Amino acid sequence: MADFVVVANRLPVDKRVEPDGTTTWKRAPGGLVTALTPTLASRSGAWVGWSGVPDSSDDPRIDGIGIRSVPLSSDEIADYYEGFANSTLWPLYHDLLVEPVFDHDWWTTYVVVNRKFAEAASEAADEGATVWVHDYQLQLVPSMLRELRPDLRIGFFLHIPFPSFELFARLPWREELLRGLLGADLVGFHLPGGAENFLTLVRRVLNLDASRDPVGVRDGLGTVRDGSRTIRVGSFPISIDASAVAEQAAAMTDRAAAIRAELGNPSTVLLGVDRLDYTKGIDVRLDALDGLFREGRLDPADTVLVQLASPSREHVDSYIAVRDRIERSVAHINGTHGTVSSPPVRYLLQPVPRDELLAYFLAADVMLVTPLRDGMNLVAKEYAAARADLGGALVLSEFTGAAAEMEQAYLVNPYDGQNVRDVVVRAVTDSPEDRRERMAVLHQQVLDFDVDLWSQSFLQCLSGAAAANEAAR
Ligand code: GDG
Repeated sequence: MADFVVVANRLPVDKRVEPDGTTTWKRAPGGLVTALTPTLASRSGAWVGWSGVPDSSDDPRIDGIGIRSVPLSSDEIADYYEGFANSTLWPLYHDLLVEPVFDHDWWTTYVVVNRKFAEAASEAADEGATVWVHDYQLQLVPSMLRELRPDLRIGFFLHIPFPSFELFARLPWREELLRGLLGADLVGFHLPGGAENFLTLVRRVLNLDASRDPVGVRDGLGTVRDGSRTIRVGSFPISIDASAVAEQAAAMTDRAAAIRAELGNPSTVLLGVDRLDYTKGIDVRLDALDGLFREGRLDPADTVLVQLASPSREHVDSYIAVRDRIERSVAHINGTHGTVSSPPVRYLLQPVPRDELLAYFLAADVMLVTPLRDGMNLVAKEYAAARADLGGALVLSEFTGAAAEMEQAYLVNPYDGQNVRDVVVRAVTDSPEDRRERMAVLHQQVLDFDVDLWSQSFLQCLSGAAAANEAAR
């Protein structure tokens, strides 16, 4: 039994079934794993999640973390994960960048699967344990778990934006989803705006008493009264292990120089690193590049954009469509502005090893982070952490959570193509002193506000919120 349980859609390990039928488990290098490993290791920790493979139920033990996998069938993956989570909630919460699908069968499966996660968490948790539930796939788990185990301290954190009343209220299941979250003692969002949207929704949809004061960052929590319980609502901007990133990147300078040489030593190396997702605005930066070549403001013979895209949600229609759009655009730019020996866009649709990624960060003169909407965006923070040399420049969309903190970045409005083109040119041509000054602020900022602050501040608020509810019982 564990006294600290993390519940997330995915386990922190990847299961692989080899062609000969044998199974291997590899630690998945996600941000959440890095963030929570110290806490999981210092207490008796467990992680509840899905292995990423249909119908798998074995529980490997990795680095002292107890793993409890939640088996999902292929049909459940299609309806709960690809359907309700990624074709209903994801587009709705990201401001309708594609049309969300409302399907009552998907909802039924979402409820069934959330119950499986809640039951697995209930079995893993010791008396009075702390359970931290993550993200939009599992919004019903807090209340299901509270019903099974009233003794637990339950926190919930949403990693993506939380929308306004006008968007959220379209959901046929808006009451159930809000009620699901209210099973937690603390509900956390990246930004105060998400927390305030939640408070408004709870007031208007459920007619509960919710605070109206502005929510602060890691402080100034909002409250919802639900019977004898008080649910706290707060803003906790996630971050990265910045000093580790800086240290690992420092070891990659030779590789970074080699990358520039492989690219033909152009004057300007631009870089994009994303999961291939329509929220990330990969097409925004490709359009900007095309425009800048056409206008003659950047020279295609002396500029390279490296776009590293990792495949994501490949069975979902909207992801197949955005991949097509991006690949057409890459081909168009290379076909129009390139030569056979030096295409200006180098596009990779494969995950890249961590070290190699850090070498690309060091090799890039300008990092392009141009999402149309993004809860936080860790790539922006990783780039700033990697640039301990204070080189490089960060172009950052105003529609990322990261923009709220990283004001010294070259901020852009991704919906305004002219603005994106102008700002990219500024980031390329500003004096080295100006660029250095900006990067110095950004680099220090990610070192000061790292992922440890995120998890510790959340868990501290959770412990206060739960203690108050226990005292009221
Ligand atoms: C969600 C929210 C929020 C990417 N390609 C490779 C690779 N990556 C790594 C990056 C970064 C992570 O994946 C992506 O994190 P993001 O934050 O940018 O984006 P999402 O996946 O959409 O995450 C987001 C986040 O949750 C946390 O709350 O910030 O807003 O959407 O760490 O470096 N890593 C490696 N190879 C790749 O090719 N090794």
